Amino acid sequence: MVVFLAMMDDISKTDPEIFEAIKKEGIRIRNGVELIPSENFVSKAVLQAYATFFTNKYSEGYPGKRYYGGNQYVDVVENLAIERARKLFGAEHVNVQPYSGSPANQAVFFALLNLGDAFMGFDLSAGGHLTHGSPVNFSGKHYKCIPYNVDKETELLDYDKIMKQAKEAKPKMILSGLTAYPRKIDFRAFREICDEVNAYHFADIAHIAGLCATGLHQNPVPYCDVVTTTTHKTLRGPRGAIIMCREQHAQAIDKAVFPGLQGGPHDHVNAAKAVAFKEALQPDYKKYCGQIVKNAKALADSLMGNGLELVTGGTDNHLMVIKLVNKGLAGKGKEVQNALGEAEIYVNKNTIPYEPNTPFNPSGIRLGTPAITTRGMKESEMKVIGECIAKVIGNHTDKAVIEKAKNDILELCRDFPLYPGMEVLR
Ligand code: DSN
Repeated sequence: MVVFLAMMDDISKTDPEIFEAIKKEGIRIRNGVELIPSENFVSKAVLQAYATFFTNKYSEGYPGKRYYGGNQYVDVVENLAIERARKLFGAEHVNVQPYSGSPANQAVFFALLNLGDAFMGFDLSAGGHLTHGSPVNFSGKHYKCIPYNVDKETELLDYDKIMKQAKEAKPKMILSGLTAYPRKIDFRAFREICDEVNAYHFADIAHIAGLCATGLHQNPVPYCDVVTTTTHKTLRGPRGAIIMCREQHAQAIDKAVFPGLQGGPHDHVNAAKAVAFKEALQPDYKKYCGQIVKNAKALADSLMGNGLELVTGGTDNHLMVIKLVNKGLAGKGKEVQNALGEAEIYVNKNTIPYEPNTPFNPSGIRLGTPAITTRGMKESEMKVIGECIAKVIGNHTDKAVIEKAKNDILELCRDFPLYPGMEVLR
């Protein structure tokens, strides 16, 4: 707190334009509801660790084996981050240096595959990620991706179909994980498929890491060769990522991260990761993750109760996807996202399974509860938020309806202060 506020005080004088933008962002996040399921609000302790002079250091290499001097305290930080992450997930080996989720996934491809090798990944429009084999991403351009999809009727993953597809495709790796699939993933079933076709199993749990670490979702670590996660979503740490793997892959993974892909680690981020992992090891964090799931169910119920249709008809995790199609709004995701934004309800437009439109003008709205749960909101607030969302979606060009929803949201947010004590943001 002391460090953070001291720095804010200084920047307000030296760079008023940037300070003004920081201040306005502070007001935006306090006045609205943040429902983008990949976002969260870190603790003050995480912010403090992040805003330190560790940003100045170069420390290529790994603890005890660096290419620069003066790394004794960087080693303390990195070792603590590694030990805490290992404990959190029960992983044999952890690399905490990846700058973010995409580079972490890239490092796994470098470590396990050769260029051009075949792998299977979850179709992006049904809930995968760009790095799971999209044709516009390195993973789809430089490797041969055979995408698997959800069942068209149920919109659920069908493990028998994936097994059949894997037997035909004979991939070297199968990538499990999600960014917009609202149900649980059976990592054990993926392991069985991988064993059957002699493929590596790589899980990307960026979205659900917190739920996996606290027993609210199956933990993929026992069923995978490699697992990656970002650290800034349900895990509630700074923007970044980690890679966990079996000991047999440790050397290949470490070499792929550095020197294969990255340069010096971001030591200030790694300090903040260590702080977040310590927080995630506390009993309160498990309660927090439990409330994320309860809130997601309550929000889904409110949305459906107000006439909206959800992909798969609900949620088992922290997120859900509204289908705009039955509201006559196919391809209007962008307009709906903007209308909700005007009401201070922050969501993102998203494709739906077998999307009838385009990723830029898709037919879905993705939303989730990690950030509003951090703020302390519970089931009764979800009911109000669901009603506001449904009203705006039903009248997304009606300024009076948007204004009314905005006032209701503002009223709601008053009872849930964010970063109290950071007066500099007022
Ligand atoms: N951009 C992230 C998400 O929103 O899910 C994934 O990288």
